[in-house]
Amino acid sequence: MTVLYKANLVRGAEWATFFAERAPDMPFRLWPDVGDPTEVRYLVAWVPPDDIAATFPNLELVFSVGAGVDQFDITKLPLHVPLVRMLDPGITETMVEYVTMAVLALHRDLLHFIVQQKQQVWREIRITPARRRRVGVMGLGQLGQTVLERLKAFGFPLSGWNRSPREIEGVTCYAGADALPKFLAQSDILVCLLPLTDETRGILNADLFARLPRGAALVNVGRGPHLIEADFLAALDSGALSGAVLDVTDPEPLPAGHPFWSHPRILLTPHNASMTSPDSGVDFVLEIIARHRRGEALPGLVDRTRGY
Ligand code: NDP
Ligand code: OXD
Repeated sequence: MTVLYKANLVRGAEWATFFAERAPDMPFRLWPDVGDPTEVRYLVAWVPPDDIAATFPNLELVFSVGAGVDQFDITKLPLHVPLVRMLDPGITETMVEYVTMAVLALHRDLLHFIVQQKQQVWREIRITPARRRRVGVMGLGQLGQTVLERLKAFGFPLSGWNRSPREIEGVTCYAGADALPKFLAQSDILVCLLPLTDETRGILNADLFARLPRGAALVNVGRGPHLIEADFLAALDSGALSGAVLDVTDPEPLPAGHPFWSHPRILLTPHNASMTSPDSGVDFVLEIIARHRRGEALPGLVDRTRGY
C-alpha cells in the first residue's frame, strides 16, 4: 500500500513527516527510492514517470501534486486508475495573493515605476480609480472564482469568462466562444486562469489581444503554452498591450537571453504564483484514498474527455 511521491524533494521531506504522523501504517517513499514497484498503489507526482502503468502494475490512484494536470498524458493511464488533481486551500490562498498583487501592480503602474527608479526619474503618474479599471478573469473554476471574490474588495468592475455558464454575485459572467469578444472588450486587465487543453492552447494570441481595450494588461497564471509569444511581444510593441505579469512560460525555466527576461513591460516570476501546502496536501491525499477505498465519489477527479 505504498504512496510514492515524485515532486520537489524539499517539500517531499515535509510530506513524509506529515504522512508518518497521520498514516503511520502507510509506507511513504520519495522518488527515486521507489522500493518494490509492485507495492506502489498511490502516486503523487508533478512530472509523472514514463510508462506509469507498466512500471507500477498495481497502481490504484494517481494524484497531481498541483491543481493543473496538463503534464500528465491521461491516455496512458489505465481506465481503472483515476487521476485526481490537488484541491488544496494552500493553492487557492497563494493564488489569490499572487493575482491580487499582479492586478494591483498593473493597476498602480508598478512596471513604469520600476523603470523610473532605475533611471532615477521622479515623475508621478495620474491614478486611475479602481471603479474605472475593469478586470476580467478567464476560467471560473476553483481559482478564478475565489480570485474574483477577493478582488471585489477593491471596487474594480469585474467580469469572468468560462466554458459553461456561471453566476457569481457582483461579477458579469460570460460563457462560451461566442461571448469571448464581448468579455474581452471590457477587460482592462485580463487574468488567465484556464487549464491547458487542446481548446485553450494558444488562446492568448493576436486576435484576442486585438479585442481587448487598447493598452490593456495581461496576467498569465495559467500555463505558458496559453500564450503565443510572438503575438504577445508584437502587442506590447504596438501598444495594444501596456504590460504583463507572467508566472508561466514555455519552456520553463525560460532560457538565458529570452526577450521576457529583460522586457521593461513584463514582470516575470518563476512559476511561483501558488504552491500546494504539504500539510493540507497530505490531508487531501489521505481523504481521497479513504474515499476511494469506500467506493465514494472523488473530489478533484479529472475528466478524461475534457482533459482537466
Ligand atoms: P478548475 O478545473 O477548477 O477550473 C478551470 C475552469 O476553466 C473551469 O471553470 C472550466 O469551465 C474553465 N474552462 C476550461 N476549459 C475552458 C475553455 N475552453 N473555455 C473557457 N473556460 C474553460 O481549475 P483551477 O481553477 O483549480 O485551476 C485552473 C488552472 O490554473 C490550472 O489548470 C493550472 O493550469 C493553473 N494553475 C497555475 C498555478 C500557478 O502557480 N501558476 C497554480 C495552480 C493552478 P467549466 O466550468 O465549464 O468546467
Ligand atoms: C499547479 C501549479 O497546477 O502550481 O498547481 O501550476
